[in-house]
Amino acid sequence: MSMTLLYQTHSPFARKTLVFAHEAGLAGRIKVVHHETSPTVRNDVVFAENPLGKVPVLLREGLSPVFDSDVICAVLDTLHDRPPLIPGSGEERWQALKIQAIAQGINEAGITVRWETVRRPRALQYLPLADGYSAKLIASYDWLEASLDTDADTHVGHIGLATALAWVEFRDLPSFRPGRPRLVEWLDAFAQRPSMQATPLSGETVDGPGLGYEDRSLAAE
Ligand SMILES: N[C@@H](CCC(=O)N[C@@H](CS)C(=O)NCC(=O)O)C(=O)O
Repeated sequence: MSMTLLYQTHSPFARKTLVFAHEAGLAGRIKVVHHETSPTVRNDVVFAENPLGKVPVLLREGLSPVFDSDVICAVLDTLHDRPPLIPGSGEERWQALKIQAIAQGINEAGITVRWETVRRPRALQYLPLADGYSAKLIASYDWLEASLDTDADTHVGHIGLATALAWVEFRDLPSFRPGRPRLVEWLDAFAQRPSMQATPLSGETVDGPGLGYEDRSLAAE
């Protein structure tokens, strides 16, 4: 089956699926196509496959498109013969899915912080929201320092977390490094894996030429 991944070189969610594909030995079977997405700039190609207009999306020949990153990883895990990256049962499964959930939450909190600090026009930024979401990041880092299963076999949670934390640093969000030696040691080792080295982050978010607020307020006068 030929597969195409609607990707973005600066998306932690998209990178998670591609790192997963590398870890599963599937990367060679997937064509990767970069797409810019933003809720302020419609991407019709992406919307045609995912009504949420977000990447990643996995296109499979003759089958329906797959989103989001969690589901793409679950599908990919059925397509290889290596040990599963999503444990099938027991506490290992809940731990892997929980770490994946924290990683997703870190990405989402980080995106919110960026909207409220750099992405919105300054007059529309709401700093209490940025502070509230920064606090979620800090609490998540502390939880991970205490609870990450650093000795377990690599699983989807590790992949999601490594790609989330790498993106946090890429975007200069509140740092997880101070006071969290166990997390930092684990991440720095994970970042050396070929799957991570093959998928560097690059590029800027494109929110369009402008939201038109200035024009709208002028028009209202
Ligand atoms: N829950 C989704 C999140 C995907 C997501 O937010 N992707 C971003 C890129 S980092 C996007 O395409 N955003 C465009 C938008 O919000 O309209 C997943 O895990 O795949």
